[in-house]
Parts: sequence; structure tokens; C-alpha cells
Amino acid sequence: MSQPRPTVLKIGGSVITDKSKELGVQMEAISRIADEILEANTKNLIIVHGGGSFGHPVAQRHAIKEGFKDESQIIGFAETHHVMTVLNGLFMDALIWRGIPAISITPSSCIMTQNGRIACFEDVPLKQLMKMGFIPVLYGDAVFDTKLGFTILSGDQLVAFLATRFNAKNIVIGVDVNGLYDADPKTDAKAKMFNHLTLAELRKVQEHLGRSNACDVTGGMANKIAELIPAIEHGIPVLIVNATKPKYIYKALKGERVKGTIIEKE
Ligand code: IP8
Repeated sequence: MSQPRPTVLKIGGSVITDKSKELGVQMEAISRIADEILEANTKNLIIVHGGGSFGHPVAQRHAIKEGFKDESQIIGFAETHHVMTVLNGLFMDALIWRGIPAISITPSSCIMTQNGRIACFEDVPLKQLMKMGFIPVLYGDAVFDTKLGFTILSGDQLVAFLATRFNAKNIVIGVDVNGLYDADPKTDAKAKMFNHLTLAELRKVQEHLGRSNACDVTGGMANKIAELIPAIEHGIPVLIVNATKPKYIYKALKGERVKGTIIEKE
């Protein structure tokens, strides 16, 4: 029997960390989201989380995304990867101690990029563990790059890649705003939220989407959307929801009605 199509869930770094202080964690949000994942009991789930106040400030300080230019960056790369494993560990703790069979997959150990784009992915263990009913948990990471030496792989590129590779049923993106807006809702009170967009409509609004103003080396909402386009082109619907609101991730995983932005191919 072929493997049922998975759901890919991304939990943004802005939801599980406190972006106002480096290495600030939102433990309550992590615990609540783990409760919601447990309750939703989604079969064939792949989880990806972002870097927030863990990965981004360290990566920015050492210019890791720009690639290897100077020996002094070596410790910065190791530090960026390390703080991501620390954040991942906190998330894994919350999942495992609730009895969720989650397995952490370290992107820097199974993925290489070429000029920042995923070029090779050793997916045999991941396929095997999914077949056995485990839930893989990946994250945006500092990764090795065939041209740049190293770089930063965003969780969003990873989400679109995994969704396409495993022919996902859907993608759920949990962020700290209610959905996709025509302007930054955090700074523009008149920003209007989209409930539904087709790919053609998305392309039209794409240029107006803001860049994140908090420290974010992978480029905020505009880049998030650009990264998701290949998966949407593939026919995989994306739902963007507010993961800081209780039960939204639960409802999104259960396929229940929830406030957010749905983006579909047509
Ligand atoms: O928060 C980037 O992942 P993202 C992770 O999904 C690092 O963009 C290491 C900055």
C-alpha cells in the first residue's frame, strides 16, 4: 500500500521564541502547540520549525547566509547550528513527553544546498521513519553549500521542498499574525487580510508584501510566500494561520474552519 499523503506543518520562529530578546523562548506556546498536535492526532505529519530569536541573531552576527568568507565565521556557523539544536530540543521535549513519537532530523546532516537552494537530500531514513509511524521534526538550519561553503536554509524552503518531494496533502503555516495581509499588520492599521488567494492573485500581491522588521536573515513574509510558490504550483494548498491563538493549529490540522489565508493553485 502506498504511503498516505502527509500534512506539512511549519511553526514559525516568531511563535515559539521571543523575538525581542536573543535566545528568548516562548515555552507556553511550545507546550500549547504540542498539546494541539497531540489532540489533532494527524496521521502522516511532518513538522518544521523556524529559528526566531535563536538562529537568526547568531546567523546575522556572523553573516552565515552570505557564505564562508573568513575563518572567523567558522565558530559562528557552529554556534548557529547549535542554538537551533537547543531550540529544537525544547520543542522535542514538549512533543516526546506528551507521548508523540517525534524524531528530530538535523537538516545540516542530510541536506546540502547549492547557492542557497536544496541540491541534495538524503531522505532514506526519513522515508523509513514515516513508514513506521514516526513524526519527523526538521528546522531552519545552518547548512553546508557546494558553492558558498555554508549558508542558511530557511524552514520555509524546507517546507515547500518536503511537501513537493512527499506529495503532501496540504501545508499549514503557523505564524504570529492572522494570515496574509496586503501590508504589514503590525505597523499598518489599515492592512487588509486575504481569506483566499489563487496562485495568480498571490503573484499580483507578492510585491507589496512586507519584509520582517525584526531580525530575520531569511526575509520575513515576502520571502516565506516566495518559497511556498513551488509547492502551490504543484497543487498543494497552503493555509496560513495564527499559531499564537489557542486551537488554531488544532483546527487547521483537523481540517476544521479557522480564520486564516488559504492559497490554492486555482
Ligand atoms: O526561521 C532560519 O529558519 P526560518 C533558521 O524558518 C536560522 O527562516 C538558522 C536562522
